[in-house]
Amino acid sequence: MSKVTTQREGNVLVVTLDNPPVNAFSTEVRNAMAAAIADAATDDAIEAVVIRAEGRMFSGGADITEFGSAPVHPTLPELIDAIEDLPKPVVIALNGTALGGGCEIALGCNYRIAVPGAKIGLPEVKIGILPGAGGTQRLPRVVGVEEALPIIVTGNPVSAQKAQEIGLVDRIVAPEALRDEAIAFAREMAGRAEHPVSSRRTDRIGDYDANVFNTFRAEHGRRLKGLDAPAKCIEAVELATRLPYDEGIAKEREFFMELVNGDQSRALRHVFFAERQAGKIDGVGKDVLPLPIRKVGVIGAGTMGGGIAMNFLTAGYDVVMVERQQDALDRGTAIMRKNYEATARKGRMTAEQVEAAMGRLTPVLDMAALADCDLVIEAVFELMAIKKDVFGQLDAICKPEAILASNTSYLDVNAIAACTSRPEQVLGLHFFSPANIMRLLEVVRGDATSPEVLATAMDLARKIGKVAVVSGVCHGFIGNRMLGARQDQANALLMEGALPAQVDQVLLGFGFPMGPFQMADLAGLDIGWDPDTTSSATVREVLCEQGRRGQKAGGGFYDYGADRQRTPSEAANAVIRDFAARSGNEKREITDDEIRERLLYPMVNEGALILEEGVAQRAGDIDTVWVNGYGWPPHTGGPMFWADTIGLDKVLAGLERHAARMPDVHVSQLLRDKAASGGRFNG
Ligand code: T1G
Repeated sequence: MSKVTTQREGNVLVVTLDNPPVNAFSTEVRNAMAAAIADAATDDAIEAVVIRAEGRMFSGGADITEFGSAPVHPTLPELIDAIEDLPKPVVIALNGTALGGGCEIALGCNYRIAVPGAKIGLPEVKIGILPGAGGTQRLPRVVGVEEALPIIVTGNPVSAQKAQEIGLVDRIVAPEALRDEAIAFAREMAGRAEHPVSSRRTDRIGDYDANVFNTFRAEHGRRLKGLDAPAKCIEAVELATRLPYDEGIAKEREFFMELVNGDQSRALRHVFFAERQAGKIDGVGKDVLPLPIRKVGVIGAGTMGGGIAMNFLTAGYDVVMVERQQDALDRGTAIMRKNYEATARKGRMTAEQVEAAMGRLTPVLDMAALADCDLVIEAVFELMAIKKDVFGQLDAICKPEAILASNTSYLDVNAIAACTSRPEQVLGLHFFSPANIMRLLEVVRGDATSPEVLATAMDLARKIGKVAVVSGVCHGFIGNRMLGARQDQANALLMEGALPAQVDQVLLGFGFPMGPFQMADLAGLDIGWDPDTTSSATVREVLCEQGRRGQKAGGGFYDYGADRQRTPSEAANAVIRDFAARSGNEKREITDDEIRERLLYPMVNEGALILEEGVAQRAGDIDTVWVNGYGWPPHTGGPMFWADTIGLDKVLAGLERHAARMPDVHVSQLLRDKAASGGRFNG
């Protein structure tokens, strides 16, 4: 079936794009559309053109899968120039989302109409490039520099209403009337002698604040630090205000080619596709239909339970939330409402949506209320005995077809499932705190978990806006198991002469939002610590015994001011030096390079072991876990893609160089084999 069709409506040629799933401008689409435009140019019976699309959106832009290979003519810039050079009015009808090239082709048309729900934008910066089909030169000419900069540099789309306000869209039209209205608009414009042309609209560029670029750089500097694409986006828009259009376009093309062939864009495109690939389970095809889920039960109204419940309430599910004590239930419910109200204050929810979400919540003290839930998720204390007791009760209370899930971060889901008569309906749903914010969800498949239950979990993840990754059962699954490998080395480095600030700074410099000891202070050093049985056996225990239980206590590995800003702590460093002195290690200066290798290479090795054991389906899944759950900087692609980029032989050499200091790190055979063959984890 052709991906571009044409239809004559009197003196108007209607060109329709139909290239599921996102109407990407593939080579085939560009060829067919260019042919239609060429026909329109030579056929005198055609006095105007409408460009439209079928499906749920207008277009997700250029076909990203074609990047990395040589450009094929007509390129998208060439197609858009042909549209713009057509001596007849062209109206584009945006039936929904129009991103990247989808927005740029609209900029090449004379007139733009959109449905109310359309989101229009240039997200190229999010995959490490810039709008490479005229966006950086046309958009500022149409909407002005101040409006164009955030659209291009943040990559966030604007609503159809905002687009109309800033002149990016001429009219907003109801979906059912869009096609006819576009044809009528085109026919109306056919009689005019002059039509607006974005590339030659230089009037708007003139009236802008010359400081806007430096002001923008200053406001966004921290967020854009170390990223190639945003800097080039700003520079390209700045050149649009200084250079004639053709010279500006040449610079845009130069920047585009430089970025698209760079490591950062390759990494960000890997993350984009890996996140989507992670949603697929090998051996569980689309023929395995998800089970119907209408009512969800959550056990525990604490930080995790409340956050988990919010995901489902926001997505429109009824939720029964169980706690043992009324005061804990009330506290949890109040915190959920407070979180929703904070979201509403930021304009991301209306007051009505908050009331509707809270109205779907049934807080109870009795687990019997879970009897008719389709899915129950427990978020109780991380002790196997408690989990087993809860699942034994759930098995007796819940209806036979109910799915029972544990939010455990580490524990053996098979052992939990064995406490029920329905192990095929038991799995892990490991949310990350804060559960209503963090995108990652580890779906832990037990040995007995059925394909239907797995398919249901992946479908639910999509519906509540999570990025789901399937993990097999092992201690810590994918993310926490690799985190453990990193933390072991971080702790060992303290015994060899390093201090928390130096270790943390190495990861901050790599692009993580925080280092291991900052994370520990934030989470609280007293997780799992028992004041009644403590024995001063570890640095963490001694710090807890001194009341240094983390940021919440004003001090842990660091001291914290009233503003929660951290400063190195002499008290904590003294405890560390004392333990280091008693550890038998000679104190030595440790380089930042060694710290980075000792923290990250064992993580990569653990990821290779996870692949070897079949705990993760693919290396991209591991990258997806770490980018979405632990702050691995996406512009390096995740631990496995980063290792591929620097070279697995280099990773192996580093592990062997530090082997004497890492006796518990057993090098993966998969890593050895790939290093020897010049292979990559990500194909
Ligand atoms: N190219 C190729 N495949 C794409 C694609 C694209 N632009 N966008 C999505 N897909 C695939 C995706 O991998 C998945 O495949 C399926 O479509 C559904 O996607 C010159 C250079 C449009 C908001 O960065 O943001 O234009 O897993 O699950 O949730 O200046 O996709 O089914 O095999 O995400 O409804 C710029 C990227 C391109 C937008 C739809 N555009 N896409 O979200 O579906 S560069 C982007 C998205 C460009 C020009 C430049 C989203 C979406 P599979 P999905 P969705």
